[in-house]
Amino acid sequence: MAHPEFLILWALALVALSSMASAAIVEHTFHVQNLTVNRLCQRRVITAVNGILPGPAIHVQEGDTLVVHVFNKSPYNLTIHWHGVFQLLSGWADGPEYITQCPIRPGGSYTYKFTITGQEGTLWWHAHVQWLRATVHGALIIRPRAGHKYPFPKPHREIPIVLGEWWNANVIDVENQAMATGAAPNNSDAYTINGRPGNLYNCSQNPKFTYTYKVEQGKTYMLRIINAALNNQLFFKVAGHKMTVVAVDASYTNPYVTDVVLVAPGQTTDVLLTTDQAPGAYYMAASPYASAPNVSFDNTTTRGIFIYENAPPAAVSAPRMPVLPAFNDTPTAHKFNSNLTGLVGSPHWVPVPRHVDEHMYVTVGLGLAPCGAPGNNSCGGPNGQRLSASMNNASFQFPTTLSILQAFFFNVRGIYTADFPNKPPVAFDYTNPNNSMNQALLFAPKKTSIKKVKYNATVEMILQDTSLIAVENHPMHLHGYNFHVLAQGFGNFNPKTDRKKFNLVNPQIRNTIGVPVGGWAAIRFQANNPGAWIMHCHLDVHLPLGLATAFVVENGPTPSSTLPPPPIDLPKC
Ligand SMILES: [Cu+2]
Repeated sequence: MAHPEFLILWALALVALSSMASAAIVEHTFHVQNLTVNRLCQRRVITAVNGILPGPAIHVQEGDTLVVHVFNKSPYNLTIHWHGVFQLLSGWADGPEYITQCPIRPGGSYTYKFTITGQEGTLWWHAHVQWLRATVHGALIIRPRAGHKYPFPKPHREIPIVLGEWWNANVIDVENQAMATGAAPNNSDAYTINGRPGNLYNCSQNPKFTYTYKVEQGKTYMLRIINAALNNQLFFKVAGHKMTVVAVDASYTNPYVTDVVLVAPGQTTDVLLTTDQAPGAYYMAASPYASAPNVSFDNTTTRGIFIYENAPPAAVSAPRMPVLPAFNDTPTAHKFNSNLTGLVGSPHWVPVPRHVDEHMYVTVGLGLAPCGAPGNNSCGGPNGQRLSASMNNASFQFPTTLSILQAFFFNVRGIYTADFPNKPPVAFDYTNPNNSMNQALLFAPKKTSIKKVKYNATVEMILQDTSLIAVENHPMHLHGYNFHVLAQGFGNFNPKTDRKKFNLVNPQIRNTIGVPVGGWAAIRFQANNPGAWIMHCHLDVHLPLGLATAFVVENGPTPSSTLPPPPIDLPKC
């Protein structure tokens, strides 16, 4: 434990910080409990917050302190993660199960309390336990503080567009069944826009199942698009309208005009849409970008409708439908992902750190785990084994008795090992499809392997997809930080030629990056936030397989760079 005089210094530092800003305290209560809903002609019991799906949208201004009292009245263990929030010196509130806290048990409660500074835009919150986030999620919208403006004309209205994924089943059962057999889990049955599948699905014709929004002609709207789907990246289009991207992952971008947006699970995209078309009705629609060849997926389309207020009845009864890209349209996906640039000098913009302390080259991909004893090939994955996944040949295993942050803070040994390597232990031709079933490469050991870094160290990470089992675009999400996306490409990263492509001037800033299928992405961030921060694939089909690692960032030299002790109501382990 810290010395008492140290705690007093801490308290003084916090008082000094809080007196600088005239920020508000925004308080919410989340009752997480069973909710019976009708979708696709089925009555299903889901886990939801405050009786609605999506859950409540939270609105704050930059600088505010958010206090959320979470009461777990569900039958499942629960934590809530505030996706994209830096949690500067408030890592105890980040939420991922067994990384920063033990779960809130059924009947238990925990109050998440943190200040949101240095970032604004669209983020979201979601459960960070098993697959519960399928129905336990909502928008978290951070507006500029009083007197500050958007770096674009103020929109007429702002509309959260929460994209989701729906199973005609209990999602926890779907996940548990896959983990038991070692096979891929069942595909979802529908995608949703703000909780509604839309009328392309069977048993979904009632207008109440299609998200509808009335717009005025000649106005500019901001769509705050959030991909809360579990396992699928989604293309999003609006018939007849172009969109201008102005922010991604709560970081402002140079305005980018496009007729299609790609959002990976975990990502957000803010677009401006001007209602400059003939009065009528226009579908907005989302369908998957499925990058892995020969892997089955939910290939359905969700849609909602924008209706102009002055539209003639004939037009309203026959909305126009956009033509979505093909499911495997990697060129369109890559064009969108690689053309975005950060808006230099915009609020909270951060220049690229030039000096790198930690150079990391990290493979991300799938693999296998043994079904059981040698010779047992009765599991449901490829070759009768279990599907697995890893980073740098370490298949991440979550602790089960204490969180990594608690182990770090209280110096408890045996919870994790700080041996995550800076490069793959075995070099191979990472993206060569001939390696996809290479027995010598497929089996990564299960371990809780983390990377320890010094306070304020600059970390550069080349994320390299592999062809093991199959190449796939993995949306990699880092907690606790935003990072600059310096470059992306296909094939194996070539340090000689690819480093020259790094954008050190105005790269996009994100918290989740879709690593190109069979390719790589280069990111950089400064570890200025002590704590334990998981980095993981935001496809819930891959996270439980081990596609994760964590950073333990050491304390800095001063009280204001030191993680305070945990709140007293941190759930018991
Ligand atoms: Cu993945």
